[in-house]
Amino acid sequence: MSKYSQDVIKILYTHQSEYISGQDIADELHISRAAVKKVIDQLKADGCQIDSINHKGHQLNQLADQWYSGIVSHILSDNQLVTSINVYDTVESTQTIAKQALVGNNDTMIILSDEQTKGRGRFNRNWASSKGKGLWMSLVLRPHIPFSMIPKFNLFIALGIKEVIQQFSKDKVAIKWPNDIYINDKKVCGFLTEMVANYDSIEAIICGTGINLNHLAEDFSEDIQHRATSIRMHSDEKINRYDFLKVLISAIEKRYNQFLNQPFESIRDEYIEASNIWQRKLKFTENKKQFIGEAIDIDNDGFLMVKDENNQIRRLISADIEI
Ligand code: BTX
Repeated sequence: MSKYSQDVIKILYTHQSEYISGQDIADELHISRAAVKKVIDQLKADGCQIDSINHKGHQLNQLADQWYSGIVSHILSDNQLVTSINVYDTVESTQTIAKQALVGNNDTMIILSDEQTKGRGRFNRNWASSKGKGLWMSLVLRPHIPFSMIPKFNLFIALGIKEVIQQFSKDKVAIKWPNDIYINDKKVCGFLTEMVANYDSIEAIICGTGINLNHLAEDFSEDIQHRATSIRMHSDEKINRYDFLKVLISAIEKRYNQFLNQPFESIRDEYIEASNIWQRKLKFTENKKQFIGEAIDIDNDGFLMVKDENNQIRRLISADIEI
């Protein structure tokens, strides 16, 4: 990719409602018209739909299914959540990149990639992250909080992610405690929170989020097809990844501030209402032990209260639930 690609695509993006001439782009970037033309040809070859008319200029109609750092930085320019934005074509896992990138500095960051070749879920399970279909992202945050607050982070963030997916989905979106978002009993998103700490304080929280944006059923491998879905499959149109990202970061920022300043109790009713685990028999796995039970409540500390088959009440802070 040319050194000017990100600048050219950003200019086309910010002038989407009109044509802009090659000369104007060249003047803005202090490069030649020929260089602009070369970049535009490359962007078209990537899959961007750009209308080019002689004596009129260029107009961007649709972006390729990829992250352009020039546009990501532009749309997130007023965010207060992170200071640094890093965009990749392909990585093994954005979590791994985040862990490496946070060493020796105090930055907060977004790591985004078009593809992950070794995306991972909880307990080192695989997270399918095919190219151009989803939002594969890790956030590095630096809260000054006691260790005891960490489990509550997921609960606040879940509400933020859920409400954004709901804005783009025609069907009901729900949280499956503690780490997933579902549409109609299929997983559309999984997230996990990891912590980097020294002996007495938290250095960073790394929140990894995988959201299936534009998959069609056949884009999922056979082993997950029956339990995975995408927002596209519950929408009349393709999801614009940039519109989605902008709203998502703003929702996470809001929920993160809530997390820092308010107890779980303040969102408990909303969380219970947003969850899909009530009034059904569920299979729980906790520390490799399985049991059947029914979720009956979430307490003020964010623990899930479960009645097992022996009518015993168990209090869980994390577990795997099969719906
Ligand atoms: P999880 O362990 O709850 O979910 C993993 C399980 O979900 C898998 O075992 C599989 O059954 C199913 N699964 C795998 N891929 C998908 C998918 N694309 N859609 C629906 N179901 C799937 C949840 O883990 C946490 C996932 C976090 C992923 C993000 S992506 C960015 C960041 N980088 C990274 O490597 N992981 C995180």
